[in-house]
Amino acid sequence: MKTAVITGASSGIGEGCARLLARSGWKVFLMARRRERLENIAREINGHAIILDVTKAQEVEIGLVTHCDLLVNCAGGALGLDAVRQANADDWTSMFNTNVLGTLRMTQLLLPRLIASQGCIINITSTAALGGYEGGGGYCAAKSAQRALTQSLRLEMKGVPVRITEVLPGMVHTPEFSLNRFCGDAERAKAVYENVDRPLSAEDIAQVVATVAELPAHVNVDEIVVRPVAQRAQHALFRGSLGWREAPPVAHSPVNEGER
Ligand code: 8X3
Repeated sequence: MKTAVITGASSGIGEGCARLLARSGWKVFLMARRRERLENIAREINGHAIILDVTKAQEVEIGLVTHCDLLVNCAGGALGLDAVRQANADDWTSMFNTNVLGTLRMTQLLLPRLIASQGCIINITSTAALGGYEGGGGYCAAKSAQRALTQSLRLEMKGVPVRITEVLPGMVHTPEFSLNRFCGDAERAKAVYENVDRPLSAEDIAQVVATVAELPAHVNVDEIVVRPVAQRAQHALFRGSLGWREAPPVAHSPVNEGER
């Protein structure tokens, strides 16, 4: 049985990855700060909850992870959509801490185990890492930094059989991403996905993660940009029906079932 560590596993893409990998037969360690949510999910999927803050994680907290084949760095997110001239520096600090320094810390902690297992690191960045957009200054900067970290690490691991992949999701509709971004303003969060015919779900990204992770050990997918068909580029979002003939995918888990 292969072992995966997923950060940010208490919601969204992290939760989706934990659920899907567990269903696919992986032993899953779920990591996040919110004890109750994390323990409930871990119980449901027969996984192992480790309550920690990725920005301050210590070796002693991950002692139970004696072996690791896959690290998925999912913890992160966006805060605010303010123009640079009005941006809140505390929000930027927080975004850098979770998205960038959290990825750095968890990677540093688990790299020796991943080298020992000839494993795989998958960093979940964002299409926001590919260029700035209005109001995205802090988030785009943080995701660009996380992307740069991933690229540097891949090069530094030259000659070492560890796979390093960056997954760059576009519009993914998770219950919390936009809600957090807009400080709990549900109307504003809802408007982001208004009339978008099938934005991605957490499970869609989880499928990409599982597919990459389950490729043969010598196959490194460097990076993969994943958008819904309705979003041809960051600013090319189509709102309206796409006239799908195919029924929407069946939701396997609560991650696709709206607000929790
Ligand atoms: C989320 C994509 O467009 O909100 O990572 O920046 S976007």
